[in-house]
Amino acid sequence: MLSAAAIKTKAAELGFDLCGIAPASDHAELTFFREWLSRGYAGDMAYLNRSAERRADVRNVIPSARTVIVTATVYNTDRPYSTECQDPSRAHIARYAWGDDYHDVIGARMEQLLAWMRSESPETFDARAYVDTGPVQERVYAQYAGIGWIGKNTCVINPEKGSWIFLAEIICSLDLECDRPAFDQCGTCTLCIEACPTQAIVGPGVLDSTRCISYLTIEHRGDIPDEFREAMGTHVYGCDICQEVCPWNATPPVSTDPAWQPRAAWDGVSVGDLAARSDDELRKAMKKSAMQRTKVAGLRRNVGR
Ligand code: B12
Ligand code: SF4
Repeated sequence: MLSAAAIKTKAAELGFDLCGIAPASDHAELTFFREWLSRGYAGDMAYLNRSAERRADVRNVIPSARTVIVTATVYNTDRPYSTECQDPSRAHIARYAWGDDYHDVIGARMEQLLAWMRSESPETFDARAYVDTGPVQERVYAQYAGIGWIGKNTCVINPEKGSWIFLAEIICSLDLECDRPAFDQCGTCTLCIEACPTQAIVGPGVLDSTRCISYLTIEHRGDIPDEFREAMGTHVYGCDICQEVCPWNATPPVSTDPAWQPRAAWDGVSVGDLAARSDDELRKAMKKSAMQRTKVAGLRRNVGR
């Protein structure tokens, strides 16, 4: 039988920083998703509404599912936080988007892990690997896999690695030994709630996307509502503020993986520099990065010039 320990050893070999296993059961937190949708907090991310049924339980995706193997990959690199920057002309791009597209990089590594599992397992099994785009509440399974707790800023935080981590998972029908869930270590801290420039964290662990700079600059189509323009400042693609102020990210580990290193085109760039670039230059710099999501037109809208 394929053991949980062997899978974790292989995950580490493939470059994953953390790996844990959660049971595929009806975790209480999963029910919050529908309430969140009904409050309108998803804005116009219609795909979330469309997949609500499947997101309610991974067994709606794979009926035979018994476990969810969750991995985490540190993407932080050695650059200062936007909250430390004194230069008002500096353009801020969220650090998850500085390097190569994590969907491609991590997706390929997860497929390698799954292929290895299939080659090692004496029994056949049903399984699917996802990173970000699957109909799965990744944070809930990460918490139950012991990867980290869901912070008041809604991000999964690992006590050693912090929250600059990508999550990915393999839903499978194997009956593997599960980890203990991570426990909440936010305590009485409320730094992220106070620091959010648009007051998007409307309660502990509850984010109203329609106010979130990440949503406004990446997912929202059409003009940025006037009421948020000033608070957005020079955050031209995503936002990291609620993680930058978090004490658990005060001395974060740094990844040396070439995939996540900042591309020269974005490193220390000013809003003026970005605005002055041609469409072709921007398109080249965005190629095979997560920034392709907004295309050049979206980035230009955010730059506001
Ligand atoms: C939609 C989405 C967004 C939306 C909404 C974010 C949000 N907080 O809900 C927007 C566009 C704003 C966004 C922004 C970002 N995102 Co995003 N996003 C997603 C996505 C695709 C779905 C998340 C979702 O369903 N949200 C709805 C809420 C309700 O669900 P949830 O976040 O899973 O929360 C669960 C629990 O927190 C719990 N819960 C929450 N509140 C409460 C309250 C109570 C009372 C209870 C009981 C339970 C409970 O229930 C929820 C599930 O039902 C996931 C990938 C995935 N498939 O899961 C990535 C994901 C969450 N995003 C990620 C990242 C990296 C980001 C950004 C950092 C990018 C950036 N720098 O701009 C920001 C962070 C902003 C933030 N504070 O969340 C990572 C987070 C990794 C981590 N360490 O947690 C994920 C996991 C992608 C990945 N595979 O790595 N994102
Ligand atoms: S800033 Fe404080 S409240 Fe917010 S996620 Fe970090 S520890 Fe939790």
